[in-house]
Amino acid sequence: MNDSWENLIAGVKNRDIRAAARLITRVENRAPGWKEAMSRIYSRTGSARVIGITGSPGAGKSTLTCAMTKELISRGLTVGIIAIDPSSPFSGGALLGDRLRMKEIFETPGVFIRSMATRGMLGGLCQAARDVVRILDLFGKDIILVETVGVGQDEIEVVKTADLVMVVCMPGQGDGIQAIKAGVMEIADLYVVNKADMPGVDEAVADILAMLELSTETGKPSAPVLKTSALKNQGVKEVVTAFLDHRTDEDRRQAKAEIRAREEILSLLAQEVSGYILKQWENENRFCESVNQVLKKQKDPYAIVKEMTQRFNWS
Ligand SMILES: Nc1nc2c(ncn2[C@@H]2O[C@H](COP(=O)(O)OP(=O)(O)OP(=O)(O)O)[C@@H](O)[C@H]2O)c(=O)[nH]1
Ligand SMILES: [Mg+2]
Repeated sequence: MNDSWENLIAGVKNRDIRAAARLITRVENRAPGWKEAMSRIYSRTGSARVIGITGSPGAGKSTLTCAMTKELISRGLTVGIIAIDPSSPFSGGALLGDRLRMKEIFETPGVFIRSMATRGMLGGLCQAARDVVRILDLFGKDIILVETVGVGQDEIEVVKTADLVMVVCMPGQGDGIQAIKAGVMEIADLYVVNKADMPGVDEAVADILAMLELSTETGKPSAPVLKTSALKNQGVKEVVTAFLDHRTDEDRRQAKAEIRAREEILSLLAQEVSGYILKQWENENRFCESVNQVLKKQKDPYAIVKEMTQRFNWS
């Protein structure tokens, strides 16, 4: 197969899994030409529904993702899964566990799974996640599930790029629910208390409802709270129905779309500008030197950046 960008894109449109995997890898690695390739793809994307799945570690996000995938497939929909792993894809038990759990799903026709490492992602995880979503969208996936591990800042940024955000909690987690509050509350469209087969599920639902009661902005519809046991496949149908039926009101949708477009332009611009300047400095071998100067306290980072940008008359 000729691996030109053009052929890979044509392959993805023809639902060739190998072409999709290769295109994703190339774009993730920021191979020369990636921006032009994404630019060509862009106008053909936007039809997939993207669901961000976040929540406390171990709450059952991956198990639920698998259960929801089966349900979606049974409804005749095709599914792409992007698992955002916080560490290297080759280490860490979490992903290994997920892999085993997802093995069954891996082998289901109509499902495409991709994991992405957060560490060392060239040019930012958020942008890379947006790009992978678009490639799966071009591939013709109806639903794209993006699972993040934990609720760190990076993960929140990633799920914010989704059309709908699901927050997964579990019983017996009073403090965990507190921790979720901070960044996630304002982006959650749907709460799921998983492990409903364990004690304390109603208390957890009540905790979330109380928290929502306190913080719901006037005018914003309150997010529904559902119960599941992903392990026993209970309540999963209801969750799938809830997110398929979910309609964001037009004002909120518009506002969200505007924020997303703004953020994407700014992030691409920031990468472009810093990449350009950095490249020049590296060509002149000055970047290592600058780092050393900071380490030796000969210069400070503010002064270095000033030097780096002064040829552009910015400061
Ligand atoms: N009892 C019970 N256990 C569950 C349920 N769903 C998941 N688990 C178990 O909880 C553990 C964690 O499940 P995962 O699906 O890996 O959770 P996760 O949220 O994806 O975990 P991280 O990605 O590591 O944050 C596993 O041992 C699952 O078998 C459930 O509905 N009930
Ligand atoms: Mg997981």
